[in-house]
Amino acid sequence: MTDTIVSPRVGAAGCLRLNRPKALHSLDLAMVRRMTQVLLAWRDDPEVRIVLIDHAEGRGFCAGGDVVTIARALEGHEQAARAFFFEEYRLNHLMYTFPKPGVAFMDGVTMGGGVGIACPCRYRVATERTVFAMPETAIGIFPDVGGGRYLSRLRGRVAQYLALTSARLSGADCKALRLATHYLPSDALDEAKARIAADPFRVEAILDELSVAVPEAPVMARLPLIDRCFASDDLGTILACLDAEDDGWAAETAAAIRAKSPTACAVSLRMLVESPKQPHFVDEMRMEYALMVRMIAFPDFAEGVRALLIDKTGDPAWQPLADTDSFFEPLAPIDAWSPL
Ligand code: QUE
Repeated sequence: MTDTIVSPRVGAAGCLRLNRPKALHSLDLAMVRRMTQVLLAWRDDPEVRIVLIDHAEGRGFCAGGDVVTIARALEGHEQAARAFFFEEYRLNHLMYTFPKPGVAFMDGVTMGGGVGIACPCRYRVATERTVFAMPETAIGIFPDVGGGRYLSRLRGRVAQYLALTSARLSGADCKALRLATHYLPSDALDEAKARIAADPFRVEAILDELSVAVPEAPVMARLPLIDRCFASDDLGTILACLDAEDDGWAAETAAAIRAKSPTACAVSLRMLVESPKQPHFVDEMRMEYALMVRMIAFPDFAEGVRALLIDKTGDPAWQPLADTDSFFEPLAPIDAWSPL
């Protein structure tokens, strides 16, 4: 079997290359473990000055976590399903606190778990092929892997819009919102990687030199409406505001939200209130893990994965909106998340 993580050393760069093309490089537990192991070795290797993260040939970058396997594990022991998130969040935290700079090449679909490994990087490169989204509410969970931190730092009410709708952003949108630090043409990435590996100290200059003019970012024209209609932290108020707009895009946006798990939407809105209060990333990840343990035990997760990713009927039968206060209680110490 071929390796799902390839980790060549190229000059002074350690390259983490996702290689599970049949699943759009979505992360399974073996990949999370291998990435963690490689990064720990590189952390203490003076020859490695910088970490490059990309995907092997074909479409990329990373479609998320391997939620189908997680949902199947739930049918047996819930502990096995928890273990994936526990270790994935440790990897996210290791990357966030890594003492060497990282460069993520988001050259394709960058969703969910892919966002969790791209956003901790100091340099985040978007291209004309980038499709960025946090689509978790579509399967009954919430924008995790540090999403509470990355989203809640965005301008205005973009976080609430992205979390509730699963909206897809283009590479230009990512650059305009500063989710990406650079915008390069896809066919300049090989040159960028080679030059960075040869001269890691000049990473910023190299990315600047290879950057091109950013095309129009469609999301920017929507910001006034997003800020107005997503101003509330209450799901019903947001939907009522979108319904009151005489605007086709607002109607489509309201319909997109109504297709999502209402409980997952309410949890996401509350998380975006709590995340900015977390002093450190470790606190964010502890909160997100406690939330995820509750969310995978709630029926909407198994139902969402069934309807969207297993049976692909696209017709999840969601539970009525649940009271989500108890989801935000910390876990007992023995169950709680902790960093490496
Ligand atoms: C929400 C998600 C995921 C998703 C779709 C959602 C997710 C994920 C995938 C995915 C996509 C293509 C694949 C694959 C997985 O889709 O996390 O193996 O080939 O990994 O609406 O969270």
